[in-house]
Amino acid sequence: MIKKIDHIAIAVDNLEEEIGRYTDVLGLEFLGTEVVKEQKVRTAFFKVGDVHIELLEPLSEDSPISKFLEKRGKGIHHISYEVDNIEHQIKELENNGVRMLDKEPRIGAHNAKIAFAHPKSLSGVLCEFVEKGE
Ligand code: CMX
Repeated sequence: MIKKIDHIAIAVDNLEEEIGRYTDVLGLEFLGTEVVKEQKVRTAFFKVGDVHIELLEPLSEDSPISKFLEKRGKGIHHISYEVDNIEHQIKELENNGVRMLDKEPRIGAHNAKIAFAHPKSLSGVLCEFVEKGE
């Protein structure tokens, strides 16, 4: 079951510059940065009520974020939905015809279990499903 929106992720090419923009211009509360090697990204999180904004900077040229920036430039990359049981959610989405990029959960930022669905399956929007860790 989907519980809420966990975060909205934005692809950027220069994390330090963008952190300044989100704190100084928008005045958002900065929660810190994290390298997620498995996803080949460096992230920065900000708090907006009980939703987070996640900035994503590619760690390497073969990062999915590098390809996104090349094709589309900076902008909204994905929406992340928090779910209560990721394995169950993956099965349910597949049963409903959604093409899952991850058939098994992977480890994302904050050690959470995550799975992505292809944007072509969900209105052109890349969607992440996340089950929070302890
Ligand atoms: N949002 C919407 N559409 C997207 C997209 C995105 N973020 N990324 C790619 N697309 C579209 C492309 O525009 C393209 O559409 P067209 O066929 O109409 O041109 C199509 O999807 C295929 O894209 P592509 O550029 O050929 O790229 P790939 O197929 O190689 O990869 C995707 C796309 C989504 C499968 C891949 O990026 C992926 O597996 N993403 C999931 C993992 C990820 O993004 N990790 C980083 C986040 C880490 C984190 O939050 O911790």
